[in-house]
Parts: sequence; C-alpha cells; structure tokens
Amino acid sequence: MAVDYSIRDGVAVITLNNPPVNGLGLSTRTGIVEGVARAAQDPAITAIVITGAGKAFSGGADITEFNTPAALQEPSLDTVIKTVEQSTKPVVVAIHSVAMGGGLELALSAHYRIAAPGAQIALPEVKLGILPGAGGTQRLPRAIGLEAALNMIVSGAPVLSDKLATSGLFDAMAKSDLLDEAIAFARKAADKPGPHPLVRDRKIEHPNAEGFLQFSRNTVAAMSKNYPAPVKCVDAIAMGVKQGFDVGLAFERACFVELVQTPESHALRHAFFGERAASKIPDVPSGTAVREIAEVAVIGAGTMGGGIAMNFLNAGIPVTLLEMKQDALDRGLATIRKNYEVQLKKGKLTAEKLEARMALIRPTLSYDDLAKADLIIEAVFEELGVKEQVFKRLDEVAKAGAILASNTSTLDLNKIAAFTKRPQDVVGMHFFSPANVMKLLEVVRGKDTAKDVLATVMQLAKKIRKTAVVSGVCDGFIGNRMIEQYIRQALYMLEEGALPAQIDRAIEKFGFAMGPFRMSDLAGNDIGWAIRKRRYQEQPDLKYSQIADRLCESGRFGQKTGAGWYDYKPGERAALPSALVDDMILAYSNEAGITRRKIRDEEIVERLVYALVNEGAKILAEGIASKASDIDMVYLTGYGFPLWRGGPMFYADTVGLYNVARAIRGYAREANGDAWQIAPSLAALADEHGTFN
Ligand code: T1G
Repeated sequence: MAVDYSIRDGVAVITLNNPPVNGLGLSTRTGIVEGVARAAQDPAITAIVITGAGKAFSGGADITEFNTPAALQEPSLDTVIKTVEQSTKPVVVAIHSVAMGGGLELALSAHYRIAAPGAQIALPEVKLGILPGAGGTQRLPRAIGLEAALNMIVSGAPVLSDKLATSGLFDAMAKSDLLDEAIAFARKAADKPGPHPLVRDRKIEHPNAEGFLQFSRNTVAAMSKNYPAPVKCVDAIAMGVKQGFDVGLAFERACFVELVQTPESHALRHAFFGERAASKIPDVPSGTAVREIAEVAVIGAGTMGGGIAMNFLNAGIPVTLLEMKQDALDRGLATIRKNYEVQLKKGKLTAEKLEARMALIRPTLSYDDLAKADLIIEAVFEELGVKEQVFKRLDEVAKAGAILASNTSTLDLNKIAAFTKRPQDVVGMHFFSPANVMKLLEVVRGKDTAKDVLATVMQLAKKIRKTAVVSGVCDGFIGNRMIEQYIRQALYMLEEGALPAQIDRAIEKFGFAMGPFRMSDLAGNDIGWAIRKRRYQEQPDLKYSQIADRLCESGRFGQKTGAGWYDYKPGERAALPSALVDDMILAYSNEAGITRRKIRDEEIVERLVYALVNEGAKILAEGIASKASDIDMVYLTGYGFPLWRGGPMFYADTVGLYNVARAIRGYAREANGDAWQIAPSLAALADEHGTFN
C-alpha cells in the first residue's frame, strides 16, 4: 500500500509513500480512505495527521495513471476528499516541500493545515490544459480569498508556503519539526468540541466579486486565445461564487471532463511527459554514476560563448572564459554584464546577485587556465579546421576525465572527437541563440561518447534549466536538419507564386512564433547561405531554389544589415514587406520560366509542417532521435512550434498519418516534387493507421 499508518500519542499518522512525489494513485487514495476509517474505529485515536514521505507532501494526481482505468477507479480523489471532510475526528494535514494539484486539494479538505516553510504550493492543472478537478476552484477561493486564488489557479504558478503564511490557508507554520508540531496541534484540536471547521463552509468575501470576475474573464480570455482551460478556471470559480459551493463543484467537474478531452490538453500533457522522457536515454541506465561538474570553462566569448557562460553563472557554477585577444574578452564580459543589467532593470535580478554572478567569471587568454575545468565547452568559429586546433589543444591541457563539449550546430562530432585521444569524453552541447534564453539543448552523442558523459550532461542540463534532447550525429542533428526541409519548401513556394509576408503570415496564424523569413532575417540570412555554399560543394546535384542566394548576393542579410527578406527602418525591428524583394522574386520566377500561381494558406502550412514531419520520420528511423516526443520537444523548445499543438510529430498524429502521407504523395506529383520522398517509416505507419507517439 502506498500509505503507511502509525500511531503517536493517540494520533493516527497517515503517511503518503508513493515515490517519487506521492502522486495520488489508486493505491495511495485507497490507503488514505482505509487509514481514516481505521482511525475512526479505534477509540484510542483522538485525531488524524496526514503527511508525505520523501521529497513531497504530494505532487497531485498520479500523472502516470492518466488515461488509464486506475485513474477513474474508486476511491476517486473526490471520495477521498469527502472521507476526510466527514471525519468526526479532526484531520490535520502536515505539508512540506510540495503540495500541488490534487495534493493541495486533499489538504484543503482537511480541518486544519500546517506547513513547513519553503513548500511549493500550486494548482498547476491549467498547465496541463485542464483545471483543478477535485474542488480546488471552490475551496481555494474560500481559503485564501477570491483574487489570490484566481491568480494561482489561472497561472498554475507555485507560491512558497511562507508567502501564504497569513493567507488563511494554513492554521500554523511549522517552526522546527513539522510532524511533532502537527501531532501536538491535532491533540489540541481533539479537545475542541466538534464539528471541526471545513474550508467549504467559509464565505468568499469580496467588495465587488461580479466586477472582478468579469474583468478577470475578459483579461484571461484575451491572453489565452489558443487555450480553453484558463477561461474555464475563471468560469468555475465564478459559478461557485454566484451559485454556491455544490453547484460550483458540479460545474468544475463538468469543465474538467470537457477539458481533459481537448486536443490542447492532450498536447500539453504530451509536452509535460515529453520533457521528462527526454532526459531518459534508452541504453543509459538511470542510476549511471555522473561526473562532478564544479568548474566549467567556455572557449569563445562571442554571442554564443557569452550566452552559454551565463547559463552556468546563473546556476552558481564558476566559468573560466577563454578568448584569444584581450579586446574580444573585454567585449564578451561587457556583453554578459549588459545582459544582466537588462534583467536588473526589469526587476528580475538584484544588484548583489548580478555582481555575484560576474564574480564567478574567470577571464583568461591562456589555455593553461582550463586545466582544472570539469567541463569545457567550445563556441568558436563554425569551421572544422578551427575546431581541430581547439580540440588538439584541449587534449593537451584538459585534466583526465574532463568532458570536452562542442557547441557545433552542423559539423560532424565524430570528426571533432577524433582530434583528441579521448573521444569517449567528447560530446556535443548545441545551444540555441540566445543561449542564455532558449530552453533547448541538443546533446549530440558521438559514436564513442561514454554513457556517464551523457548522464552527466543530461543532469547538468536540468541544473541550468535546459530541456536537453539527445541527438545522434548527422548533418544538422535533429532541429536544423528538419528546419532545412522546411526552409526548402518555403523557398520553392516563393518561386512558385507566394511572397515572404504571405508565407510568414500563414504559418504564424498556424501558431509558429515566427515565420521562416522573419526568422531568417533575425538570425541572419548569411548563416543559411554559408551552409548552402558548403552543401553545393558536397552535393552539387542537390536541387535548391537559388532565390535566397540572390538575396544574399545583394547583401541583404536581414536585420543586421537593415534589409533582408523585409525592409527595416533604422533601429527598428518591424519587418516591412519589401517591393524590391518582391520584384526580385517575380523576376526570378520569370527567368526560371515558372508560371506563378496563387498558393492557398492551407498548402503553405501543410508543406512547411509536413516537411518537418517527413524529415522527423527519417530521423526517427535512423535512430538519430530515440523517440518521437524528443523531436517534438526540440520543436517546442527551440523552434517556436505552437505548444498547444504538441510538436510536429504529435500534430501529425492528430491530423492522422494517413492524411499526412496522402498530402505528401500529392505534393510529390507537383512542381519541385522531388523534395517529397516520403519517409518509408511514415508510409508504413500510415498504411497501418499507426502513430508516432
Ligand atoms: N505524479 C506522478 N509522478 C510525478 C508527478 C505526479 N503528479 N509529478 C512529477 N512526477 C515525477 C516526474 O515524472 C519525475 O519522475 C519525478 O516525479 C520528479 O519530477 C485532480 C487532476 C512535483 C514540482 O502538475 O510540477 O492533480 O522522471 O523531475 O523538479 O486536480 O514534478 O524521476 O521518473 O519534475 O523536484 C497536477 C507536476 C497533476 C505536478 C517536482 N500536478 N509535477 O519537481 O522533480 S493533475 C502537477 C511537477 C491533478 C487534480 C488534477 C514537478 C514537482 P522520474 P521532477 P522536481
């Protein structure tokens, strides 16, 4: 049973014990109900304390049970809550570390609550596309007030127990030993004449509840257009305010049942699980011993190097920052400081924290100063010759067991590892610009990369708050290899009849943060140009639209040159459609003898997204990515794919692979159809009505 039952001083102690976070799975729910019943029948017992073993009071409903029969089997969480509320003996909940979702709802059903400081208190259901489904929308407003409760429920964000000490949620804050104090509190409560207080009986006081709720609903609706859950949270709270607890509870239940079936909730839960699944590498056992990373070194203090260094400084890890010239080093340090000062101005960083982080940097011009680093990440120029010099030098100075990481975004990691005598210590850590902001980290596994190196980097990624996804070695790894086919389709559609603004608008309406042309203008059109020039040498027969080359030949590299696919007013970032570029595109089609045609937005979206799906299927089949959800995590955290659609592979599943394959086969018969070689694995899955995830 995932619950322990013990007795201390006449108090029954029910301890949730369902590692890792006491998810309220069927066995836990059963244990609570049986524990309360056992205490009720024991005349020696005067009160009950419910607490959690390990690292949480409770992380809420057991997400591993989602979409399984156990999730719906009695005793449901509602039954547990009724059992606790109807106990004639006082129930005290003792909260530490985490009380989230159903865990907080369970706590709200008790007569009394005691919390240790520093506990994360949250109703995060909205982040899973649902809403609190066991009375949270009805009890929390009665516990801490309408406004505070609405903010917590709609945001899903955790609040520290200390900040809720006087909110009305807790009857006491533990001063030293939570359990001792909870037992003492329970004994005193037992002396009070019943019935013991219930949160559900409290009134919701607010000077203008109607006005506040209407204002909140309008605001929330405006901010969550693509997500149905936040507005439903407000509606459920409002129903309870207007029509009373029981009507509100029934309405909450109806909303929960409706939301849990929405595609948005499925996508958000997919992303939630995908994030956790990404850190698990099939052939690297979860207990693999990791190397200690106490000191990091970064080679290159440019945009990427500086951004990479900041991730470690933010986690309190000292960074030795190496450049070849003093002025480059000074510029790098100044950029890091400037980035922190921007956060300071926004109130996201204090002055002392800023200085503390800057003090963790050890600037140097000498490789010798890297000798003690446990992890060395190079972010030097993207050219194999330069990488060769760096890794040969690292092989001489780095201590034994140091992890040598390359931030390369396209070069062959196996070749880089072969520059050293320790290929087992070499790994790719591909950050995405801006490296201190973008959550995605592609961890590139070379053929010799040791398993403990991978385990170490995956754990370190969590510490620096990155979503790490393991990629095998291929040109472009996972993200860039797929985006290349996406851009290829975008360029073909330009020469066939579309214009940059139309393509960007269509895919941004689908939900991408930024269309391909705005994105390319931001990143710099010359980056893609350099890769294409390299590729033309390697694969001269590869067919590509030369339109982008023509744009670059005219020096239109994007925002950094004040003109790219779009025009830009000096000092402004607004992308203005360019008549000059449009004319260039029309001229190009004319020269190529192409009769331009009107391309519908639906075709634009299909060709861009299915280009990702088709390449993703190949990446999966080749084992470059170990699971489809990894590919989704790459696109959700690194390429602005809309979260409510779950990622390219998840989205393809929702469209139906049969339909995706049919569309791809259709495009294969059109102009530029040679780009549409359908992935055999996709075709096979489509034929058997299978799915990627
Ligand atoms: N159930 C089961 N396992 C869970 C879990 C949960 N609720 N939450 C996390 N885990 C696992 C996670 O998969 C990982 O497993 C391990 O715990 C450590 O997680 C009716 C319906 C609790 C703050 O949304 O926010 O209640 O990979 O790496 O950084 O209204 O996990 O080790 O095998 O994140 O210390 C609402 C989600 C459910 C909480 C801990 N609850 N979890 O963070 O560790 S819906 C949530 C978190 C609900 C009710 C509704 C965090 C955490 P593994 P971790 P962490």
